[in-house]
Amino acid sequence: MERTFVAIKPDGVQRKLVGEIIGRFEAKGFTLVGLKQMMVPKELAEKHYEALNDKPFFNGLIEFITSGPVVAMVWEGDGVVASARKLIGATNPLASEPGTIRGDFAVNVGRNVIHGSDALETAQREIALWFSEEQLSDWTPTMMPWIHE
Ligand code: DAT
Ligand code: MG
Repeated sequence: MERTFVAIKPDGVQRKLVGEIIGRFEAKGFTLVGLKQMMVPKELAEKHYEALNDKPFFNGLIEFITSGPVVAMVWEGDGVVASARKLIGATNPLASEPGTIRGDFAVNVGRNVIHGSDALETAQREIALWFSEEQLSDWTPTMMPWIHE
């Protein structure tokens, strides 16, 4: 079953949006297989965003993501990588559709509340970076037949 990495950034945690955001993924029908709140070590932040390390906003991004607790999650389900990106909305919240998380709760690209892996390969890399195997639960919710035929 497909898995993706999602993280509620320090702004989302400070603004008490954790329950609201987890609720959206649960209500959609995806399964939570990993969850932890943590202060992000600088080295992890830099590895996570290494593809962006030549961007002018990189240092600010690392400073922001290490500035307070982050809620890191792994979600599972058919097509969850692309679907999570849709639930999250466009990178710049001013362009995110209403009904998406960024569209509903954010204004500024540097305070866009949440991260989601952008492709299957990225998801695998990010899950391995943030979680050890024993921190992930292999389980099947009993309601599965009501979500997947
Ligand atoms: P996404 O988070 O939608 O995958 P991304 O991978 O291109 O977007 O960028 C990672 C994060 O970097 C993004 O969520 C917010 C920040 N960022 C991206 N573009 C930015 C910009 N032009 N100015 C400031 N921050 C930016
Ligand atoms: Mg990205």
